[in-house]
Amino acid sequence: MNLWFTEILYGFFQTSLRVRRVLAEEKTPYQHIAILDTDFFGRVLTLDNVIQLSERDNMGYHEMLTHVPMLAVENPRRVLIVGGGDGGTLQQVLRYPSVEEVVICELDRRVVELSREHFPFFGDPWSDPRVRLIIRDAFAFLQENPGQFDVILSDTTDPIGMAERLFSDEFYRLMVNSLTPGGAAATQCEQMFFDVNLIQRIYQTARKLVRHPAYYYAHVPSYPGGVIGFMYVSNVPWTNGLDKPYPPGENRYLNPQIHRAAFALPEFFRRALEEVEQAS
Ligand code: SPM
Repeated sequence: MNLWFTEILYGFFQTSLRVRRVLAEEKTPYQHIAILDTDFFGRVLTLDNVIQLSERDNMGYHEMLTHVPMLAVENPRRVLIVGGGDGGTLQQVLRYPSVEEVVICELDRRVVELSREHFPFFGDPWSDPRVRLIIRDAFAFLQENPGQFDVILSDTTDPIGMAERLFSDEFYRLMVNSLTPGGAAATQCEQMFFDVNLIQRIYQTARKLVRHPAYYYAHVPSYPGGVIGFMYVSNVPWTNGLDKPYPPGENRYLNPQIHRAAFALPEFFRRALEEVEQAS
């Protein structure tokens, strides 16, 4: 069989993975979901034909999205994950003994069900009694839950269609409003080479909301250009998390050197964020 999955998220760039087998495919009221078994990258989740995770390289994304804010906050107890229905971020959050409750606010129940069935490498985090799954729109949930969460992780798709709102100024305002005073959030914040204007706009928004916003990134070869970035949003500096002990369990991407280096930005991009700082 010579079957390839091709993602064309940007009109000028495409990614192709060789597929061994289609494990699941369905159209839900929200999106097209596929789970593929691929060469080298192993099991892969795509939503609307965009790669969300692969068995081989998801650790860069999930560990960095999770641990940078979790380590910056003192003893995080209540955590909210926006999206994250595949369970990869949840698995990382549950490593913290201080966590008493993790709320996952995911719109599409089928993402949870299919991921649970096909991604045993996430270790079935759904069976942990600390987890509360809420199937609903995150906007409405945030509006009703101000000041509730020590850490919020926005583990979303790209800003297309229904997910576009999760990259809006209003979403960031609601998210910050739902944090406890010493809390921190991190969001999926796109690709520094391809999405610089969007990231500049989000950085500008974050600067108005908190004292210590910062952009950082991780290597994820199955994503376009091989990198993905995150916006750290907090009144507590990310450096608070440096030199803290990691939670029980094994990191496969994060170590103390990577933690610091993830915030060292290539010069063209550092200048792009500096422009934002100088303009406001
Ligand atoms: N839990 C995994 C969900 C991953 N969500 C982010 C996927 C981003 C994929 N596209 C990256 C392209 C950057 N514009």
